[in-house]
Amino acid sequence: MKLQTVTVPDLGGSAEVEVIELTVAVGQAVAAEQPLVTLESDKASMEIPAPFAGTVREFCLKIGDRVKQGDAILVLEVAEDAVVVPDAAPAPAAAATVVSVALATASADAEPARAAAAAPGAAERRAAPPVALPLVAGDAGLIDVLVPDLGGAASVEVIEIAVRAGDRVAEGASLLVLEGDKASMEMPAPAAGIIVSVDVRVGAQVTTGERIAVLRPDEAVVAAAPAAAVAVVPAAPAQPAAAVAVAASVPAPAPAPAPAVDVPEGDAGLAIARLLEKESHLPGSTAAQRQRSSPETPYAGPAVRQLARELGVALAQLPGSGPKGRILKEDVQGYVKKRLAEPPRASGVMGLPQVPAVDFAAFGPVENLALTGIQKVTVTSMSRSWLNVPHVTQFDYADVSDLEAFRESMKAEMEKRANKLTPLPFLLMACARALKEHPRFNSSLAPDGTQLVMKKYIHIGIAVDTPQGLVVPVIRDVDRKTVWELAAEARELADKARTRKLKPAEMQGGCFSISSLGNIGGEGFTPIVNTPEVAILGVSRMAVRPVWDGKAFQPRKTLPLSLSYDHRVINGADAGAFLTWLVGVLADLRTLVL
Ligand code: CAO
Repeated sequence: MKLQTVTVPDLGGSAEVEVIELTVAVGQAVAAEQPLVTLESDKASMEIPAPFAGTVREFCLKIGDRVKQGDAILVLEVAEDAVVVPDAAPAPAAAATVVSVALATASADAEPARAAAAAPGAAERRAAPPVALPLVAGDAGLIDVLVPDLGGAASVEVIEIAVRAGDRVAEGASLLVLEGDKASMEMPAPAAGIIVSVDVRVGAQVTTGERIAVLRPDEAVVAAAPAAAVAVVPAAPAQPAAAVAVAASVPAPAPAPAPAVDVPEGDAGLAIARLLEKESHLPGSTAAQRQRSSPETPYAGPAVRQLARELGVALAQLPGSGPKGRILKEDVQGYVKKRLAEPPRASGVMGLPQVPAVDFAAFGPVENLALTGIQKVTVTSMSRSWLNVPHVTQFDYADVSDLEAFRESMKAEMEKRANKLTPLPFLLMACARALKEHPRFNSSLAPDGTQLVMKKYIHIGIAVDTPQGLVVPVIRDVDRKTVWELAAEARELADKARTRKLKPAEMQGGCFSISSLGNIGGEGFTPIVNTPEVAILGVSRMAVRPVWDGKAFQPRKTLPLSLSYDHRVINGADAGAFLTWLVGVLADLRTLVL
């Protein structure tokens, strides 16, 4: 193995560019052509691809650094027999890509011939500087905005259009964004004025010299130009990076490409030169301002734009958290995560009809109460469960007279232990046993719906009502704990929940839940399954009810139970068997020791 340093390629005249993104990490294996870093000049961002495959051993720069041609980017470890370009410069293909972008972004003062845009026939004109811009003067004084020299690329794609016919634009305002293989570039307005037409659409492939828009400038920049075609030298030190080719045209017929000639000494040449010179002083044309993300022109690199396209994210709606408001991959990923966490918002005939917004204040005084964080989570989790899980609820009564008699007999022991035995710990114990006997209730449906994940542990959540909202702490390994331990742990977790001391881990990993409203009242309710669990037991208020013993009605303490289950996983027969088993155990706790 040997080490090779990858350096910044020819920037086509740009003195320095900024490092805005490291797209690989130390230790990472990279393929040839894989983007390593993203550099950015005034107008374009460019990815520097790996000239050859290898493993990143060290970075020689960091985000925010300004680099120039020849500066070290990183050190790649490559195979001994790997064919690398001397000095580890990017391989010709990669370098060409980078340089082509750089050419388009070069500042005119660095090398006017490169910075100038080219109309059809510009290749020849570039060969003999000063570079000529086609200029055809006419009464209308319109400006054709042409695709600049693409530095060898056959075509680039129009990925965003920021203006429409009739829009007023400031000089330097972004008209559209072009994207090649490795870079995206904005096309700025060459002058302030009104857009007469936009001649391309998003998705179109455009080539050097192609007209993309026609602009009516506010000031007649070629008013005194001769009717014959002339060419001028772009003398502006800050010619727009996308190197817009400017042509004032007569409206009809369409202007023919102008032959390249030297700069005339006339007004037109001076006017254009002034126009271009002015560019660098306009408030809207500073690099920072051009780079700032706006709804019309989101500011992001090619990789981010591609990611956004793949995920169907409209970049215009994202705030950028990068330098100068640049939209980063993390911004796109964060946005997608956030949207996924939101409750479903389907609408229309086949989807969920949305609840109409009602102006309640129109009917009387109202007050808006902000939901707590827990309440907001509940909104999401309840909707998620209710909408995803086909719920069925099975009801029964457990005769808990003997259990209650036993509890009564334990009063002294409770005091001695300073531990209260409510019906809940017995329910926990009985449910743990029921889950063992009916393992399907201790499962979760795999996300793809093709498998059941059978759990070999028994952790049960208990719904706890708190001032902040409903939380479900989880008691772990319920099947291995005594009724005293379960009673103590349930109380401890409920206390923690009410005093907001629960840790996230104490609310995770549940297999089944119990929601007890027994201390509150009611004879039955239909709890919502705490998905991805597949069942939940609702416990209502115990009361003395008449129970027929075969000969007569007996006054028995009965406990109403409701078992809600996920009907995708559990059949009605399974649920009937589970609840009947549970009711039987609660009626005679001795069966628990069998
Ligand atoms: N029937 C009659 N009385 C009951 C009962 C029942 N099913 N369950 C409990 N009780 C009694 C207890 O025995 C206790 O009586 P004593 O004080 O006389 O001994 C009293 O009610 C209070 O019990 P508790 O609430 O202190 O303890 P618990 O173990 O029954 O419940 C907990 C603990 C955390 C579940 C409960 O405090 C709680 O928060 N309940 C609300 C849960 C909830 O909001 N569920 C709805 C979720 S939405 O689906």
